[in-house]
Amino acid sequence: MRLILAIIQEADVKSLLSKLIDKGYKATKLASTGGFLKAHNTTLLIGVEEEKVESALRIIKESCRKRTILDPMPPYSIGAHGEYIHMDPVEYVVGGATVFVIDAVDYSKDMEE
Ligand code: 2BA
Repeated sequence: MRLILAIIQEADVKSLLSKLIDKGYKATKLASTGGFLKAHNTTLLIGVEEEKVESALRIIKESCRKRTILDPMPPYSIGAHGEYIHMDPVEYVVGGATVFVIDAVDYSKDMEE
């Protein structure tokens, strides 16, 4: 069993989730925030059998687009004494998806005896 952890943009969530569910995958959606831009994103937890990992990764790749995001408040725009230092907005290319595939040592759907 593998756990796919996919950090994706909110704009891609609806389409990706419905494709995954249509294909029989199970997924959990968590609200998350990127450490760098501090923008909302979404983390999907997808528990899959090893032989279905490649197909899940393909669906993620097809569904998640790269986008250019303009950061209007670059991270270093506040000076050492709290003063505002003018910096031009910075563009970042975000996505398609940041994906980790982790070995799930154990998977129990029901912990009752
Ligand atoms: P953020 O950390 O908010 O990063 C958003 C985008 O900012 C990144 O897009 C990248 O283009 C840029 N960026 C991030 N850190 C940077 C840095 N130190 N210097 C310059 N530019 C930087 P993505 O790479 O597509 O990442 C999208 C989101 O995926 C990230 O949001 C974060 O939430 C997650 N992520 C990416 N790599 C990760 C990792 N190694 N571990 C955990 N989460 C990760």
